[in-house]
Amino acid sequence: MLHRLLVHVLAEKNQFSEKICDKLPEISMETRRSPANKVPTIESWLRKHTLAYTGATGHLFIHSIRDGTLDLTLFKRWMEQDYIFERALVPFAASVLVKAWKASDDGSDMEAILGGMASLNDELAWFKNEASKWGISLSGIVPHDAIIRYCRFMESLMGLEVEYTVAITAVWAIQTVYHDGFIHCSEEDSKKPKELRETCKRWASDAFGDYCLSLQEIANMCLEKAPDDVVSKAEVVFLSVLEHEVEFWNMGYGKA
Ligand code: HMH
Repeated sequence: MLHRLLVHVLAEKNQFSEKICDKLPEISMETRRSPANKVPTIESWLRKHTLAYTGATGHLFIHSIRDGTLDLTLFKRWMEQDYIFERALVPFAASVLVKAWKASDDGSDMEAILGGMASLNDELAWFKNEASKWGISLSGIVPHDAIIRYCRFMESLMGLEVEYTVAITAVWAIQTVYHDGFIHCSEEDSKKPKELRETCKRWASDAFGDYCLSLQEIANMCLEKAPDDVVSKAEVVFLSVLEHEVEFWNMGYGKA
C-alpha cells in the first residue's frame, strides 16, 4: 500500500508542497511546550515525510474542488462515504477519550478530545442537513472498500492494548490532513463552486485549525515521554493515515 501511495505522490507531484514546507517552521513555533532546541516529533515527521503528507493534502480531488472542476456527482459520492467515515470516527474518538482519562496527568487532554467529539456531533447533523439539500439519502449507503479498510484501521486502534500516544497521534493525523487539504480550497483565488463553500469552510475554519493544533500539542507531549518503540509505532500509524486518506480521495475521484 505504501508503494501505491508513493507512486501516486510521485505521479501527481503537486503544487502544494512548497506551501506546506513554508508552513512547517510556523507550525513548530506553535508547539510551545517542547524543550528548547528540540524539534518536536510531529514537526520532524512532517519534514521527513513531506512528499507523503502533501500527497494526502493536495490530492487531485482537492485540486478539483479548488479549481471548480469537480464533477458534482463525485462530490455527492464523497458526501455519502464521508458520512459513513464520520460515524465510525465517533467510537474511535470515544476510545481515545477513555485512554486520555486514564493516561493523562491533567484534565486538559480529555477536554480537548471531548470538544472534538461535540464537533463530530455537529458534523453528523451538518451531513444530514447538507445531504437533504443535495437530495441524498444517507440511509442504506454501501461503504466503498476504501472506507471499509479505513474504518477497520480505526477499529484496530481502539483496543486497550494500543497506547494512548499511538491513538492520539492517529486522531491528530486524521483531522489535520483534512484541515490542511481543505485550507487549499479556501484560499482567495480558489474557484470552488458556491455549493461547496460550506463544506470547505467546515474543515478549513480557524476553529477546526485550533483543534488540530491542540491535538498536535497533546500528541507531541505524549511522544516526548514515550519509549522509542511507541514513537515508531505512532510514526507508522501516521503514515498509515496518509495512505488511507489517499485511498479515500482516489475512491472519490473514481480511481478505485
Ligand atoms: C476521510 N478524513 C476523512 N474524513 C473526514 N471527515 C476527516 C478525515 C476529518 O474529520
